[in-house]
Amino acid sequence: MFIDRAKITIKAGDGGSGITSFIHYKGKVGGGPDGGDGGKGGDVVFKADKHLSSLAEYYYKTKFVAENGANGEPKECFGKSGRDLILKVPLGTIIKDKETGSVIADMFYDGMEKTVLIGGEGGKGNARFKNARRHAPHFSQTGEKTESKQVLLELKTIADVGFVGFPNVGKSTILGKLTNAKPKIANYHFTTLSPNLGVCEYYDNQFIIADIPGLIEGAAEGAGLGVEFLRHIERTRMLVHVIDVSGTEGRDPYDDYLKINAELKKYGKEVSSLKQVVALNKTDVFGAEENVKKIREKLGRKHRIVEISAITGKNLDELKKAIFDTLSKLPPLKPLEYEEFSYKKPEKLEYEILKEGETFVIIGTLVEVLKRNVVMTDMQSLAYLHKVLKDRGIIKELKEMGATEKSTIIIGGEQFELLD
Ligand SMILES: Nc1nc2c(ncn2[C@@H]2O[C@H](COP(=O)(O)OP(=O)(O)OP(=O)(O)O)[C@@H](O)[C@H]2O)c(=O)[nH]1
Ligand SMILES: [Mg+2]
Repeated sequence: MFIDRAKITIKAGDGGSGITSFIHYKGKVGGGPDGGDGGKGGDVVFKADKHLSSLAEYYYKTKFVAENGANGEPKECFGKSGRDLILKVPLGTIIKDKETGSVIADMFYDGMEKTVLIGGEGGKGNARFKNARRHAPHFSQTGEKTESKQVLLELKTIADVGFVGFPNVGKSTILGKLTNAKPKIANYHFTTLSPNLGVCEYYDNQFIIADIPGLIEGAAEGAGLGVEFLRHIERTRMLVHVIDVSGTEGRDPYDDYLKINAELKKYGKEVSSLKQVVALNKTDVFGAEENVKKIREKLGRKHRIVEISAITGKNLDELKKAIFDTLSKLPPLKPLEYEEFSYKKPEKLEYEILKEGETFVIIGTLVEVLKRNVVMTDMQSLAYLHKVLKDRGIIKELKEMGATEKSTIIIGGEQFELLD
């Protein structure tokens, strides 16, 4: 089975927590705080690998989680960071956010890396909360937790040239002759069940050819193997339309040409507007000459036409040249153009209340914002602070945790009393 799409769940590692610890060794009492910070969680990184040809690895296993950061340790030792998780994908894999369908990355170059999820930050150990007024903080911060995401992986092969045509016309045989590829060839329909890629050398130039399963009339409606595989020639720069002129299958070659083009048109997405070189194959078969004459008349000068025989090798160099000439007039392959989507860490204003006896310390992103917005010497500004604490239910929460008028509330290094 050829897997060219996958839906997977990914999650970056959580940050490790900071710890609360105090220096203690023989003969020494009341040592200072020495709780270390937690380590950062591992990232989720995708990496393009030219040796892979499908997304099979993501078919059975669909959940991928990067390592968590370790918790901090005494003696101000930092917790170890979690290892990044590297997910290898074939060249041409497009990564999308499942929820919005937005493109996160097009893995276009070999070795390209894309960090899709960033690991959680480690929490601060109690050693970090020590200051002139607070010599022995009994609290530390927990590590940042990360959220899992669902992404879609979709392989869109990267090739310069795509081969199209009815089944059994000789597409794979030509690929085998023109390139280093060794595709399966046989005298029956639908021998090729998934795209084959080959590199064709032409003097100092190289181009990549993609041979896909044969199309038949009604493919756009699902007949035969359908048009699923046309996705793999969507990015090509041009097509070679292979037509069997031997007449051995009892079809009319020109009719074949029209039918294939009609299917390309129904598929849409511009594959039908790609430039075509027409390869009339199996000219070695008795009776082919007649068919060649007829189809040449019908096609006129619409396309460059090359009469070949993949079996005898007739005109295969000419076919290479026709492909090369056509490609040289076309723009190079480019990655997809898209507005890049990336997962943002939630900018939620969060807070945490740490309790130490009668002292309550409020920390978190909310406090960072308040610190920036509140001027401590200004009455109005302080009234605003009080309102925020009340509206967010922080005052209520403080009371539930046992705070009274006698307690000290610390916000951003400043001390407050609990007011209603
Ligand atoms: N006589 C003759 N037979 C050929 C020629 N090219 C290919 N064949 C034969 O045609 C049959 C089909 O060839 P394939 O290359 O498998 O055809 P295909 O278009 O890839 O077929 P699908 O993968 O089924 O779409 C094989 O038996 C080949 O040996 C040719 O130039 N002359
Ligand atoms: Mg084939």
